[in-house]
Amino acid sequence: MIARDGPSLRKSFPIPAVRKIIHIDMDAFFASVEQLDRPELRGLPVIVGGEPKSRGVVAACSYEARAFGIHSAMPSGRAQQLCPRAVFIRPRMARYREISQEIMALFHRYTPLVEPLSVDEAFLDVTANLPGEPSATRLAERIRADIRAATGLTASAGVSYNKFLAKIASGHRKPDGLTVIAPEQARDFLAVLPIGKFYGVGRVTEQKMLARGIRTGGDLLRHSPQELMALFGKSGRFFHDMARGIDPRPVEPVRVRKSIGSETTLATDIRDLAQVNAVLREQVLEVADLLSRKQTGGRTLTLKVRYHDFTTITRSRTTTEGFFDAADILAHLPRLLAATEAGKRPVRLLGVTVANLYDEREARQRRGRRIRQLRLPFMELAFQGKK
Ligand code: DCP
Ligand code: MG
Repeated sequence: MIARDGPSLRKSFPIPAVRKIIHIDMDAFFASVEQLDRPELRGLPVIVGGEPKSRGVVAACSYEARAFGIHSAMPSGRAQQLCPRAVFIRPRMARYREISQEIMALFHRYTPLVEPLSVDEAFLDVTANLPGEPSATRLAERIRADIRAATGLTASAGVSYNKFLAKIASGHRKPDGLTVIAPEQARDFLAVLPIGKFYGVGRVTEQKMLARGIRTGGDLLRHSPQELMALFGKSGRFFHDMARGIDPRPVEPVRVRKSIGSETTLATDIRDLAQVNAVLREQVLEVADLLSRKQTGGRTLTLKVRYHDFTTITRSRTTTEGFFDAADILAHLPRLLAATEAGKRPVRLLGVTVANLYDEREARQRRGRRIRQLRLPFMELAFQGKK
């Protein structure tokens, strides 16, 4: 179970036999903050997001608004139709960020192994924890109480032995709920879990699964890893394991990953530009692979060159469209390389890095947008040609 392939897993991370993971997720976060700061809004259907008239969308909505079928990402106009008396509020990101920092700091009183996933949620590995509390369930209750005392807001928590199950659990009794999935309960829990709720199953994969009669985790169990890999590539193996409650991903505390890169010290110094290009191409593919695994992208591409005498230079380019795949990187790398003396001076190290990474939500939105844009390849090429 631990010997999984793939460089995305930290290689030498010792995974204890049984881990205790808590996933915390604030309830109706932006909307709850508005209700906290403006008590007259409590108990009302509150929608934080864009104006109904301006083609805006719902960022967050209070549970009172959800009773009308309103949910995040729904066009605000539609939300207004569903609930004409809903109160629309423009987001106040600075305020949400402030509270976010407060709760993240609070988590660190329990364990240094805190992995924030977004402004309002985080994984905590509490296998060993600072208060020395043996029960992860009691700890989760304490954390929820602390959040409430510190901020006046409610959070839901999920407790289990891996990240995927902990996250599923936290959503199980929202709002203000706590769910524990013990190892012996995992199979039953997953067997009836709708396939769309599985980690890594987005809209497209969900449709593909449904088309093959895979509706739940139980259905997933009936497919071999080979079948699933034939259908879903590398993710197939992951889905196969997930259905069995296997998810060895560690809680990664230093989630402030600022960049994704590949760097190689060459066996011998090289001067030949074709060889330099060959090394760079490998690195680009590796970086693109990592970006795709992490489902992210970044704004800045950096090429690093160390010459034989150890002088090191970097050449960077920042674009508004960002770097998500090999094509993005290859479109700009030659120009960066041309600004170095590679090919003239012997080179001992090469590195390609994408930095200034988008946060999870923005990366998701941008990647989604790009998939739609692929339908217009000619237009894209035309734009690129003009730059
Ligand atoms: N958010 C956003 N756009 C989205 C989804 C979410 O701007 N499409 C913002 C607003 C949310 C916050 O992120 O308040 C946290 O997202 P969650 O998915 O955790 O949703 P909520 O906290 O609002 O509700 P829940 O109680 O379901 O967690
Ligand atoms: Mg939330």
